[in-house]
Amino acid sequence: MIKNKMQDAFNKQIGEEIYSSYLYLSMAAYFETINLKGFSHWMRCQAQEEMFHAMRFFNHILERGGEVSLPRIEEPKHKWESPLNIFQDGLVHEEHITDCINKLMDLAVEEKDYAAQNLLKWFVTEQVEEEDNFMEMVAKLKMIGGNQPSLLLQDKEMTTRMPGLNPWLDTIPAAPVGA
Ligand code: OFO
Repeated sequence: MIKNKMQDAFNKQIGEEIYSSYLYLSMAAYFETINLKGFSHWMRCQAQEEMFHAMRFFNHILERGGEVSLPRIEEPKHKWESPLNIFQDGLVHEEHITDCINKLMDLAVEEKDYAAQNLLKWFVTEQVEEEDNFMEMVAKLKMIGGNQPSLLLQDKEMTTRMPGLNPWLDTIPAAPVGA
């Protein structure tokens, strides 16, 4: 059974993850309004992945006999100066999420909650990838600068991102092909 302190912290994190999804969905909409549909597709995939993150905490609380209590979600920003500015904001946001995960891990260690530590180990690894994705895009967009043909080429490249799992139904990440 999950203890109240851990349960409350995980409920708060569900809100952080849903806010992440909301923010990336807002970025997806903005990209579409400036005719960068590849970037929009990438952000839609990112928003979907964040719902999957939220559902991992949601399922964990329920599986351990706890109570899910969903927090209020803030309104995300809906306008940016440039694609670079969007990814810079995304990177700052992911750094904030890394901080949240680290604090949750501190609590799980303090509470000797080994099941929570197991769940959080997955997120510690995931955050390395999340920050890396945004850092890479910030670096690429700085290189592209005001070069429109390069930006359009990158837009095409962004369409190759594959959508993930159905966050509402799938609780376990799919095994890699051939595993
Ligand atoms: Fe982007 O990792 Fe969850 O929030």
